[in-house]
Amino acid sequence: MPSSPNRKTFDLVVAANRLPVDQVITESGETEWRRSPGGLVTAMDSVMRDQPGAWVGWAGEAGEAPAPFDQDGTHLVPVALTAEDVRLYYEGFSNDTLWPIYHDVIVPASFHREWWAAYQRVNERFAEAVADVAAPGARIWVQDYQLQLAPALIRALRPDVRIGWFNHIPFPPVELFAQLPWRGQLLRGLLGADFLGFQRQADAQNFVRACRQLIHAETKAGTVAVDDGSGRRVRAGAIPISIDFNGLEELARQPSVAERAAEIREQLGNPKVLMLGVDRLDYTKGIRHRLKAYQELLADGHVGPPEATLVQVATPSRERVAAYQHLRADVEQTVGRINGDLGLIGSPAVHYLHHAYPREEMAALFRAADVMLVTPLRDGMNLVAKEYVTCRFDLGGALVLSEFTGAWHELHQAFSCNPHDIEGLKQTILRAINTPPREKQRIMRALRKRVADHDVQRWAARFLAALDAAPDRPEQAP
Ligand code: ADQ
Repeated sequence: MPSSPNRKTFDLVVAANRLPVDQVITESGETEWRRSPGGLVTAMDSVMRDQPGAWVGWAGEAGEAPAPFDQDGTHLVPVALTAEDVRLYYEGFSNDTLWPIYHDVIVPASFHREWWAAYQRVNERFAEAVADVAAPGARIWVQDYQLQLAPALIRALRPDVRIGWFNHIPFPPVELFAQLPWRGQLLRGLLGADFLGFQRQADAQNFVRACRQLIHAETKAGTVAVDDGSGRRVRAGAIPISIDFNGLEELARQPSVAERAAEIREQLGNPKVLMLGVDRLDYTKGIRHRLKAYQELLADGHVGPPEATLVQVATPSRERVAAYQHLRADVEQTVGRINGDLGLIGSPAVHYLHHAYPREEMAALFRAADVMLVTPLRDGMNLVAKEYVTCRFDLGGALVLSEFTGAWHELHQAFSCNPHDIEGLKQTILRAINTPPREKQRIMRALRKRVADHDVQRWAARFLAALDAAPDRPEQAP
């Protein structure tokens, strides 16, 4: 395999679809790289701070890749994606084949052989870039569903390294996974790893069952035997992701955030009940179900402007994929109809915002909201639920949380809902509004304790300990 003459080698290499930086044009017209605000970047900070690490990923623009560079102590290795790769590997196979299959086929999945070919080719490119910068015996941490072939491809190039993979989204039941024409190749790609991390125990079990039923692998107590004559076993386990509790709480405690939260309420006309939804505009997030329940509560006269209002923040997402275009049109039409039918002059029933906001503004919204509506039909984790409780150090507010999120398995004391059951969802929202403050404080205290004790730093440490110990379990969870 070709390698650059001056290549550096690293004991920890992260591979993710995106690099942890975005290219921005400064006021003086220069281009510079800025750290992207995502949770994964924060999580990795805590592990990469103490050891030199590399991060392999796409820089976000189609075409030639920039040369590798160092930023904040991490060596960044951009992987090139052509415009066609972006269309076929990313928008196509990742987001229009895998994403629907892994989220209960809420919308139908599309299968195209040329998308699959691009997925293979891009995974190979990532594997080569990883193999090129990994030190002998390095730890490799591959992220997410876009890179499921990379573990086996990396192992073929570098049998000396330890390979972990973490799935940020659910792993589907075998009945759904079986629809994939390339199911065997995907399972064998993952079995190149030493340790496979999932959000929930059920996801890990779905993977193990798929190996047993679809490729007839021998499985035992969360491990899968690899049939390549090596005697190797791969462990699958649940390591739920989290957020930087201390960092976010500190931000939420800033006086400027408190002022902004008060200002938001003021600008909304000081409603008695402010409900909030914050999601990527994705059909998995249950935005339509939430709006339907809210619309019926308004129509029934249980809640209504100006005393109650809903702010729905929907971050633009995957706007070139047809299912996302339909969803956006549908949500925006519904919001228009609710406001047309049930809003008042100066007091719309729904405030709909199709923007991304800075972290400070998000923290202020969380502090301002009396009821947080997290109603996905299926979600690997849902970090918004954890962010909301983290910002409520005042023990105010109430979290309505879908049973179909990974987060619910940790935060089940929340006001639980099944978003498909519109009547039940309406009742749950009313309970979240009407439960006495002392009881809500007790619930919020319990939710916050869980997130404080299981923050993202602990997630990263647990993952690496499981990787080091695989195929055995680590002796003690850190
Ligand atoms: P996502 O589907 O993107 O992540 P989620 O976990 O909710 O979902 O994370 C979204 C993040 O974006 C949160 O940190 C949130 O604060 C932020 N965000 C949302 N809207 C925003 C806006 N308008 N402006 C600014 N920030 C906004 C995938 C999986 C999830 C899993 C995560 C992490 O689908 O199930 O929880 O990865 O593993």
